[in-house]
Amino acid sequence: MERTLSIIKPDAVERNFVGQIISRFEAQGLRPVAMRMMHLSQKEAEGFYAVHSERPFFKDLVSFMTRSPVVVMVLEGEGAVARNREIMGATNPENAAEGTIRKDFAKNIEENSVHGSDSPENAAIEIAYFFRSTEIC
Ligand code: RTP
Ligand code: MG
Repeated sequence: MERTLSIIKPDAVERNFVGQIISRFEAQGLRPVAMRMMHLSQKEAEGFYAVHSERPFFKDLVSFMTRSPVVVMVLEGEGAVARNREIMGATNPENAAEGTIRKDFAKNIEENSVHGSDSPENAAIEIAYFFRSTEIC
């Protein structure tokens, strides 16, 4: 069993898609084992996306991620990191496959509804960023 960090981003929470998005994970073999709704501070968002701090979209990304609440979750399942990325679809919804979350819910390349860890190593770092081990069931 593997674990990954998932975030339902502000654009999806604002449009009331939390339940539909979690259902997609459940239906496709991933189980939430930790979950919290929170409104990220600027510091929290900057720290989470620190790897992108030199990218031209960083400031916009932090502003987007802090504008309203998100849902942070740990998802567990076989090959959870890769499985989650498949269920999410490509970063840009224009390139996302049919039936993926981003194809069906994302507004554009930035407001793309979900985050998912991109490797098991980063998943461990990102899970620890939001959850104590005692909060993971
Ligand atoms: P994520 O980290 O959120 O799961 O998304 P990702 O791996 O598919 O994409 P990544 O390259 O890591 O980018 C992180 C997030 O930054 C925003 N972004 N905006 N305006 C732009 O050109 C642009 N490019 C990326 C998106 O919210 C993307 O998910
Ligand atoms: Mg990424």
